[in-house]
Amino acid sequence: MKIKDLKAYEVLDSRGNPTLKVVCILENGVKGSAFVPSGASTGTYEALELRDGDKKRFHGKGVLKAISSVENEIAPRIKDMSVLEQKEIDEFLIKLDGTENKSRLGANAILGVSLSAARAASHVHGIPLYRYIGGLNSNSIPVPFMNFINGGVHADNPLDIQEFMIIPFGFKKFRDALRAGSEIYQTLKKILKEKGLTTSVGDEGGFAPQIESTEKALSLLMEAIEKTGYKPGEEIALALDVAATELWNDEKNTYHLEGKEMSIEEMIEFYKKLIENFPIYSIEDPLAEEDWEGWKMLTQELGEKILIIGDDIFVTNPKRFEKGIKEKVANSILIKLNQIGTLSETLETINIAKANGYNTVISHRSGETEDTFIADLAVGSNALFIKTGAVARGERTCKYNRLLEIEEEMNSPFYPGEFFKKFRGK
Ligand code: 2PG
Ligand code: MG
Repeated sequence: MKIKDLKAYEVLDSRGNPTLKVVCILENGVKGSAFVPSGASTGTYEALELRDGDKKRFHGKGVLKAISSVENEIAPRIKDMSVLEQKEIDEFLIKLDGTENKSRLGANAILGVSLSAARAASHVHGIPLYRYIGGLNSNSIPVPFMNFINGGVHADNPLDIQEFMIIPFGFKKFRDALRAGSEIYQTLKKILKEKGLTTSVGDEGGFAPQIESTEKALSLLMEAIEKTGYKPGEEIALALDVAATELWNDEKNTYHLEGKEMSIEEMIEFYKKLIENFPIYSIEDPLAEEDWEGWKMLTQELGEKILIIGDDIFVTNPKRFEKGIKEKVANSILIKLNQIGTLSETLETINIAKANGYNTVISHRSGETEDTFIADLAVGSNALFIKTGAVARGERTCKYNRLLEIEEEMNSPFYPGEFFKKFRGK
């Protein structure tokens, strides 16, 4: 069970940029590996993703420094630690790095080690990763947020809002929800074609039509849901990730949306109208990471009605999240492993959420890999929700397919779609 060595490789992510694969090798020959994802609309307070900056390689995005952190700094010192002590391993990594945001060794290096160790440990026990993380208490499959129309920095189209999602909640089993998602996705493709709009996709596999208006994008989703034969608001909800930090002008305290300068109040009115007109059940990052006052106002206005999810504002960081809880900001938190950099800290943030009545949404990044860790994390941490892109492109579907596999493996796991009934007065 002792760690013998670590290997790291410079591999490619779904955008074709370099990232790390780390392999944790134990004395008994067992190995565990993990890939590190990478964001595009990153929050300022995320742990630091270490890039080489050498313009001659990968346009400066190489990760040889992070690889050196793993192989030359971490490996010789982690040797002989028990792989079963995840918390000790993660605390050791945090201490060895010695900075607040993991900038010395790189959060990408640290996360790769943390996750590959967890995988190796699950192999030592001979149990699936979700069981290792959650034990006997994990018996549900999360409801997916499926990103069907991409905008913002994830697509080359004029849509300001980053993600237009559907939530297939009115089903008893994950596999039926996934089937609904797939059918609606294909209908949407047909509709776009018929309207002469492009069916090429953005970074997360959702379509990236050349349209400008939020309402138009939501109407397209509604049309696709109805044409496929599902009931919007009864079986399928809509959701947004605005990624509003990207729209924020911090000098003027305004947002740039659909060609207009909008005040915080105008943004809130904009969302209220959208919620009236569409069965929207969830909005992530409706306002910017520094706009705490705006967040408080918005949570007061909408926090009883729909999920308000904090991503850039919390960055999976226990300290920022605790501030948010105190200030009554949002009612849900997006959980991204690489925002904080270790599995233990991620689990700590999830536990803080649970203790304070916040919902957790386990999330991918826009730059992903074939690693399915987040599927197991979502099941293992009993998360109600997972956000992992469209139901297309291998780096997205591998997570859905992993959840299908887990659903099969478990004895009738619970699909918590019913949860939505408590929202919007249902
Ligand atoms: C987000 C994520 C994932 P990125 O904003 O929630 O969808 O995007 O990885 O680019 O930060
Ligand atoms: Mg987000």
